[in-house]
Amino acid sequence: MVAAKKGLGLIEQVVEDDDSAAMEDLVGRRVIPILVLDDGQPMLESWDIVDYLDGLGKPVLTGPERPEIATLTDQLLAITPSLTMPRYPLLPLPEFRTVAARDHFLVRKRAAYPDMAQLRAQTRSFLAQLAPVLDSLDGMIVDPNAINGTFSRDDVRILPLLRSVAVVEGLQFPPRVQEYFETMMETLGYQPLPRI
Ligand SMILES: N[C@@H](CCC(=O)N[C@@H](CS)C(=O)NCC(=O)O)C(=O)O
Repeated sequence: MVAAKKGLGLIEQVVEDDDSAAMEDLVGRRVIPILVLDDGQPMLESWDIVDYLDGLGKPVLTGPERPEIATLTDQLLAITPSLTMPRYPLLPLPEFRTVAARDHFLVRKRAAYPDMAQLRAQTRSFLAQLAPVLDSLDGMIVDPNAINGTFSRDDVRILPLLRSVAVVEGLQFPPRVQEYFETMMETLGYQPLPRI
């Protein structure tokens, strides 16, 4: 989001799920995201990467942060993986380009998500649990261009969660959340993911 906001033009390299070597060769283990600097040095940790990119030129993460947004992030994260994880392998995502890559994901997630179909079958119940959290978020949005009025780390916390959970067919965001989601996606030039 910071790179998009600044027009930094990062080169995005998708790692197919079964291509562990792509990560291990760079940092010695399976982990993403990895930012590879122009001199070839890899950088790990999302927030370190965010801060590094924000430090290039004029910062864009200039808005305040609110503790209630971090709390709400945790509340979302207690529910959304049950909706999103069993849908990702059904989506035309580049990291699952081959059947081998998709099956690698399914096998890797088997312990935590032994029955993805069962989770998908409970969609209505998870959406009902999610509704009051999204309603709380609706009341916290100060501006459709930035959750706290000026772009901040709280936008980096919230927008990716909205973008991922938006894959759920039948999910309707409350009005201000929907306006925020559409405005941010448009500003950042992000395409919505398909809904299933
Ligand atoms: N603290 C790290 C966590 C990185 C992390 O957990 N990444 C996950 C994907 S979101 C991962 O690499 N999982 C291992 C895998 O995909 O095999 C960060 O914020 O960058």
